[in-house]
Amino acid sequence: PQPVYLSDYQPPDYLVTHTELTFDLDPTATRVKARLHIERNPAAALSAPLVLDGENLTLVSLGLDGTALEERDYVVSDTTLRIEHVPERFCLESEVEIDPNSNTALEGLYRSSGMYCTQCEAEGFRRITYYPDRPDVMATFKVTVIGDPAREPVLLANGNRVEQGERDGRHFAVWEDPHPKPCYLFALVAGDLCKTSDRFTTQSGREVALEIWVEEENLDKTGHAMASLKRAMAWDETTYGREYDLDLFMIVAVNDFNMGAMENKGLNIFNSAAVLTHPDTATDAAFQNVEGIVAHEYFHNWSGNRVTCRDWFQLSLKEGFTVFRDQCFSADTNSAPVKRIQDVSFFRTAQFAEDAGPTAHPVRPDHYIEITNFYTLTIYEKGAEVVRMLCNLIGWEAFRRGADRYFERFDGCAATIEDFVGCMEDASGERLDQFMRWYSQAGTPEVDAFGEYDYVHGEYRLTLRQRTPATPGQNEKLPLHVPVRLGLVGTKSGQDLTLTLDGESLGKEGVIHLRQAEQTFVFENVAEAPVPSLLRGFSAPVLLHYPYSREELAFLLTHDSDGFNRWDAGQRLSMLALDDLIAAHRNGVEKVMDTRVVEAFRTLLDGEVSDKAVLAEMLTLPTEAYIAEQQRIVDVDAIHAAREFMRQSLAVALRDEFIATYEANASDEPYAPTPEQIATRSLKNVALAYLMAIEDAKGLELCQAQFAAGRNMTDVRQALTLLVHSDRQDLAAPALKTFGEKWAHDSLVMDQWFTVQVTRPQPDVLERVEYLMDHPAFSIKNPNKVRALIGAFTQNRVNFHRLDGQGYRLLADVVIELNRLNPEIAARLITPLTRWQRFDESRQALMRQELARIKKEPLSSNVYEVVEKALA
Ligand code: BAL
Ligand code: ZN
Repeated sequence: PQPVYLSDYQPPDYLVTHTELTFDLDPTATRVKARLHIERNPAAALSAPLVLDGENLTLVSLGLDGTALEERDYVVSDTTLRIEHVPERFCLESEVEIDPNSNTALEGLYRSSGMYCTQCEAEGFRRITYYPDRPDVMATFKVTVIGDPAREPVLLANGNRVEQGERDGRHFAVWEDPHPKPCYLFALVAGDLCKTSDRFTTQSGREVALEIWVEEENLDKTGHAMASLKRAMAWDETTYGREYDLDLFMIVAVNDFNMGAMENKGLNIFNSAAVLTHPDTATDAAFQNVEGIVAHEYFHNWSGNRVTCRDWFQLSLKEGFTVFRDQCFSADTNSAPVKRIQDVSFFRTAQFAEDAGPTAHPVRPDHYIEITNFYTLTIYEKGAEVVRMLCNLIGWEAFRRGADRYFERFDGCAATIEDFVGCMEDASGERLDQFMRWYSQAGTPEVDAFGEYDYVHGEYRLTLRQRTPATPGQNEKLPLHVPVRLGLVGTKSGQDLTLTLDGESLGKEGVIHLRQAEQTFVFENVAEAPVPSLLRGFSAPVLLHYPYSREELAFLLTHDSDGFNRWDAGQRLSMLALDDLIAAHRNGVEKVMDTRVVEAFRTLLDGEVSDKAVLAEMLTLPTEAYIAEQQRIVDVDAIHAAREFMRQSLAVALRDEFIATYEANASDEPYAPTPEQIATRSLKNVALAYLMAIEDAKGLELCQAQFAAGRNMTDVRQALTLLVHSDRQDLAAPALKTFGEKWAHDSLVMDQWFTVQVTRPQPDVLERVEYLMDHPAFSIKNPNKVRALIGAFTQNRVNFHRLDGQGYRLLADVVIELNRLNPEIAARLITPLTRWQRFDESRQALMRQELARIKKEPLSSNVYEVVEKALA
């Protein structure tokens, strides 16, 4: 497979102004008729041939302006249909046959639980009909769906339904979408579905019908998604002035889905895991996830659909911006500091790892082989961090004016990242040339900071030095524009000191702009020695090094006015103590717990923090994955042992406090996914986890009682996890059995049942994975099952990285099988093997051996691209 380059972009030779499609549905032989109203792009050469994309299609007939074309008039290859001579304006009529049943890649038209559904982003539409499958070709669509009235009583497509009826024992529905769209936003759903309905009145008074379509047994699981949708619609009006633009907005839940959800115009298709919730079946985290994803897809209606991407290199234009929008929505709706802590915690673990690995790429890549491999944390999450920096740099008012300008100027168009940033420049008057490097340079910038207080002159000198490590294909890096939000916390007063820089007062908190490789900032009139609180709120996606002492971190933990940095100080303090414990483990000497960490936790538990959700985060130790990110060569076993030792030491020292915390936060209130209740449950469950770390008798009693009470899935799942991950298999086995039998009918709950079992740290897990792969509830064709069982196992660090290499072997076997069935999921699953450079030599050899074994197979372009990079 050959790469595609951004520098090769050419506008399309032919535009489609209007697309008419007729689907005659059949499980193995669906007929698709297309009438494409095509015009030559005025910029194109008169002699330009028409080249359409098409894959896995059986061409039945082809005509042009009512005349059938002969085989000599066109050339069909595995991936294209080419007609050498076409008029300036014409209608191309084609009929193809496709086989939805055998479509296990879940791209194009496929069947899931008997239901027809589509996934066209990025390049799935070419598996439906011959078409210029690129986002800068935008057409209005009219779609007729013909189906069996008994098997698929519901026939849906984008836009508004304009006609329906019956003919020859079949029934049909006709849908029109008046908004020009690229074909990746096309959607069709047909099946035996039920809906819940609601309404939303937009700020200008437009009445919008809202529908969520699900299988009948899931009708009671749609309430939260519907409420989230209405909140998101209102938020986009008040925050961005953006209103919905059709009479109908539909969401459909589908069981087999590669992504979380898809923003098809007016007909969002969702992975059922991203839409269905019920207190008995979904955890708080799942409720919050659903809210965020519903909002994300809805926000795409403007940032993605009304204004789309010119080409797939611009993917972050819509994804980075939309993630930023959904993050702000969730922060406004829930606990803002906790949202930021959770997002950054995940980002620093997973995106930093991506940036440091062989698949590192810029937020706007300059080449790719398979675009589905680029739906990454860099495009989405780092893209969102870049938009957040932009917003903070120019201020919300200018950012909002820039967004208005962008939506107005590019409405109905396919835009670029320059278009977006250009609007922000126009709105703010700021030059953002250097800022653009964030889009083109891969890798995580590292910022080294050094501070010095001059008692004599009352000055604080802060030196910042930046460097971005080389990444594959990018050795030279230029300095970035890094906004560093900071405060100086007085060591005597414990208060933020006023910041004066170059004679100008920045108030108690300010932003300094690091633009060069090294800069020194001299703060004047600093009345007392400060501890710097740097990068507040994670003001830039960089790795910050500052040589904090443990005393300084303990001080910031209790005195920093920035909630995020208080949490971060706690994490840094724990990391220093963990480093000691890791070293002790490696050297075979006795581990000794740092009492400063114990005392810091005691202070927290004594009521120092009023926001329970923040407190729960502060009491949570860095994950093994995060700790691993801090090591050059990852010592899986030492990390696990050190972290367990710290958890147990804290539990022993603070047992009574944890019991008191548990009891103070246990509640009989009926479940609601409110921020207050979620915070209370998190705190209670963090306390329970500490008690279970030492298998304390009282903790065991509380855990068993919590499981048996079955109040909600958050509590039940936590109790089950703690039992299963403990050494008390006498208690875990019956709990697992009860849970498995109770929820055998519920696929999403069974996914949780799989995950709980394969994430336990005890050494028998690999065999458990193999056993569960034969369980009737598992199917390798279902991406959720693969993620819940295999994906979760790869996160079980001590077991996946077993020294005998069996964990790697198991993953490679699954990848090889999935490469044939679902290349997109196969390619994603390989990620942990691509990180081989970070491990010891024997693990490196074993991981490379499995990558090489995969490489010997006849590979999809998806898997090929990832394996090739990993072994380069
Ligand atoms: N566009 C693919 C799914 C999403 O990011 O919303
Ligand atoms: Zn998105």
